[in-house]
Amino acid sequence: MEQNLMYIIAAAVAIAIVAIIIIAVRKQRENVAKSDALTNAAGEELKEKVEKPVKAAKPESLRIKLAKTKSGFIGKLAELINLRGKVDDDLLEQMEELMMQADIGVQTSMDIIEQLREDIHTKTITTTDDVQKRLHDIMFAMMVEEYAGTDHGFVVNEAKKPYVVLVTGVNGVGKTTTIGKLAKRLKDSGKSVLLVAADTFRAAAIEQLGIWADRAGVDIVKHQHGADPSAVVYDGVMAAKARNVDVVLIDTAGRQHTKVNLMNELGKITRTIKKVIPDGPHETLLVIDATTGQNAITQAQMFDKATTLTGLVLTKLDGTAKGGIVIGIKHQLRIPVKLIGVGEAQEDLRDFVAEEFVDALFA
Ligand SMILES: Nc1nc2c(ncn2[C@@H]2O[C@H](COP(=O)(O)OP(=O)(O)O)[C@@H](O)[C@H]2O)c(=O)[nH]1
Ligand SMILES: [Mg+2]
Repeated sequence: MEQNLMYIIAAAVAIAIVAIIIIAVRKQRENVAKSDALTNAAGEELKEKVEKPVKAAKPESLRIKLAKTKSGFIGKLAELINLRGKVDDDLLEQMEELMMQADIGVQTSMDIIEQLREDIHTKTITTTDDVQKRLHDIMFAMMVEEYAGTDHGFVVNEAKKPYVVLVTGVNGVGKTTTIGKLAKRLKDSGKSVLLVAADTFRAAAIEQLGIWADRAGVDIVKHQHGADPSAVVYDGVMAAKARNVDVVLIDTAGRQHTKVNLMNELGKITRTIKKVIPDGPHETLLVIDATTGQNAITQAQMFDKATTLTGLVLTKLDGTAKGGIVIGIKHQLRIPVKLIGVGEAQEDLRDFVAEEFVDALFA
């Protein structure tokens, strides 16, 4: 009896040892496979994921989304500074050129270089390492300067109900897409949302918003193609009030900032909102395409004149090396960047948080 028990225990121990060996061998093979994958260039993203598994998912993927700007602009600057190896006027000139290419803007690039030049002359910075660090600090300061403390993305003021958000911009910048993504995000956070299809210019625009409404599972108010945008807006905000909706997102037609009558129409839409909700719209967002370059600054200035903007949405940051434009916008305009678009999918709309953005570019 006792002997049988001994055999059973011995067999169990043997099985356990074999199992441990098998698991260890598999793990070893997996590691070899992983390191193989990491050696090729395409494995760079994977490498980041594997090496930093515990870091919060959001900033990490923002870094991947901004990879083009990171390698095409910040990376080139770092390369230039390292290659040059010494701190002199030539280095500053070449840095300025790179910044212009990244669409930071003439004025902003000059301001950055001036600050560096002063620090070099006063010997505050002497090595190329110092230049790198100082560059990061200057850019960071420019991004947070005006709105420190409040500049943390898009927030619905719950005291205002319905909270009315008017979305404007030129053609094709991503207005409708942004509204679709935002609708989903708000719905997921437990808010009731109503979309208003005030881009009556093209039938396809109304349809496109309808598809986003279905995806997000929210209601939409629409009229026929060609209807007066203000009439749709009126019906939309009236319906939102009657239905006790939390947030109204109003899609508008793309308008060139140079066309006076279209810009005036924005004023009419705003006045229509005020007839129903006197302190509305609570947000007037301008959507701009990051790949546009410096024209984005002019757009923002013109729209701000026609209707007071409360925030900017910068889209398509995923497809461009021109993400430096955020620095220029923050430095030259007194309008907060609230949201950024980093892709076409529903989850590709992020709050703009300066610290996170700079970290994603430099870290
Ligand atoms: N890559 C990328 N594409 C975007 C982004 N936002 C919008 N788009 C695309 O830009 C195109 C125009 O968007 P749309 O919302 O119709 O622009 P609208 O004319 O301003 O309403 C569509 O193909 C979108 O999928 C973004 O953040 N990243
Ligand atoms: Mg649209």
